[in-house]
Amino acid sequence: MAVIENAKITVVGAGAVGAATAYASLIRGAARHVALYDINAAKVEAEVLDLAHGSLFTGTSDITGSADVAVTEGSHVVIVTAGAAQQPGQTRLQLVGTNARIFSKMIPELVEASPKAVFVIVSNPCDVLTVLAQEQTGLPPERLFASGTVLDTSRLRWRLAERAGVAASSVHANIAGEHGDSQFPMWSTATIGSVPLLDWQPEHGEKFTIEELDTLAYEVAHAAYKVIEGKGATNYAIGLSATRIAEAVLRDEHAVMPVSTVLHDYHGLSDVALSVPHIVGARGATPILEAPFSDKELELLHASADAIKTTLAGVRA
Ligand code: 6V0
Repeated sequence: MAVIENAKITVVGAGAVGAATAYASLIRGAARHVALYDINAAKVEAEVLDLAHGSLFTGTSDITGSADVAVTEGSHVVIVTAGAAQQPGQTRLQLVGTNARIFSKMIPELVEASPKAVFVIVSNPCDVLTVLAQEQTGLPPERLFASGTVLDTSRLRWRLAERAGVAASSVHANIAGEHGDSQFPMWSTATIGSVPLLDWQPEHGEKFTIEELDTLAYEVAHAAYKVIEGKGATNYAIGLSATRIAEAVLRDEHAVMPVSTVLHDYHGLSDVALSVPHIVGARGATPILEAPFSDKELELLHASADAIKTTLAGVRA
């Protein structure tokens, strides 16, 4: 299935998220080569050693890493996790100033080192940083995009699957919009197998109600706060999510995922990055124009766009 031989994934940032992403890439065998880059030399060397010490158990993938950007050269996929992380109680949008400054120097260096790569932005606020990085680099929107609500969608599917008594992979439901507080579930198209969500009869318990689904969506949108409160960061599930996106690119899968590209004339939205269903493959990510949204969902999509545009205007001021 692998289309690119000797594929190389670079993970930028060797913090909680970057280390978990490198680990997920190694144990899933996502690419032949995995590189880790961080300006903190001691940290990146320690993480690389720790990961390399497990080489006996990780198949054919190898790990390198450095504080020199040269280690990223020739990557096929670059996953960017560098920058400041949310502190307990802080929203993702509040991180923007610090991370925009880091990005303005770092992203051009990464593009120069891997001019043909697909770039996946994980650092928060990922939608805002994607707009800024795409503008700065001039890369086609399909080649530089955010992991967006891929993680939130995984959280949602896990909760629905537990309640419905099915595998998470049999739940077809997406979170769209901002990877942040204004995100929303696309309930109008949600199914379990081919059964509309509200018609699903679990083996044990009652059918879903609208009120229950609303509570569940609220909990998904706020799930990160709880994890950060307890352990200081979220890292394993985002590590898996980012790795899964990289796999879809490297294997040219044409997988449908709610990543976030800078949209152009998408349901009346332009110049803003938001998660909507995309096709992800070797060329990167392309939004699915036909993906249906109910009137209410379109309203929420535009509200998410407004939240991101307000933050963008603040950074540019
Ligand atoms: P962390 O543990 O503080 O690690 C960040 C790392 O970035 C540190 O090791 C820094 O040394 C490094 N770094 C800073 N500047 C640079 C630079 N210029 N070049 C290279 N490396 C640099 O943070 P953590 O790993 O917990 O989080 C990283 C980012 O991911 C944060 O912005 C989080 O908010 C974001 N997340 C995004 C998620 C998503 O779904 N999009 C999910 C979880 C976290």
